[in-house]
Amino acid sequence: MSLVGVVMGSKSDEQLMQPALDMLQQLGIEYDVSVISAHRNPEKTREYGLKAERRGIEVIIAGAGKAAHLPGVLASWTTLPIIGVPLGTSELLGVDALYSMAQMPAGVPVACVAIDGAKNAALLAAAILGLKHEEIKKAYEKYRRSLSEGQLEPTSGRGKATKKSSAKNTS
Ligand code: C2R
Repeated sequence: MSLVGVVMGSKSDEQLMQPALDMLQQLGIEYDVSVISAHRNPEKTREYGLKAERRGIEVIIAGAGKAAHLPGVLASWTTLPIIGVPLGTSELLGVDALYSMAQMPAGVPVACVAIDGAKNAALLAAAILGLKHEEIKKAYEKYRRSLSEGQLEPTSGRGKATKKSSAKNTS
């Protein structure tokens, strides 16, 4: 059963959201992926938000670019934690999406990672899920230890974690 629902505003967002899927898989967290646009399909967005908790989802990761209302609209239909990933798909390189997510008015919060920060969204989801699921906590702690022990270098945005190639620890 999926614990994380990954939603993106368009099929064209797939590549930028892939690091979240890779990281969830690496941590052994079950997830499912949906393409839903709050602008283009408000009914489907409402249905997703209303049904997410009942089908076992505990955290939602919502990635979108441009005027990114998707995470906020989902948050209006559920009290599950929502992690927004602003995507740099626009002429404004994602600053528009970042502001859309980070500047939610009081009452209906959306957590927000960096522009194209899909990988961190998965890690934040793991931290939240780890409060309840011991095996996820252990997997997340192991990942964090691997960073501090210098086995992996954190990469931001689109890249994948790479094996450390020099003795100098830049993290
Ligand atoms: P298209 O490539 O489909 O035109 O989408 C998507 O996340 C994508 O980055 C262009 C960009 O529009 C975004 N989009 C939103 C929403 N729906 C689509 N921000 C929404 O409902 O918030």
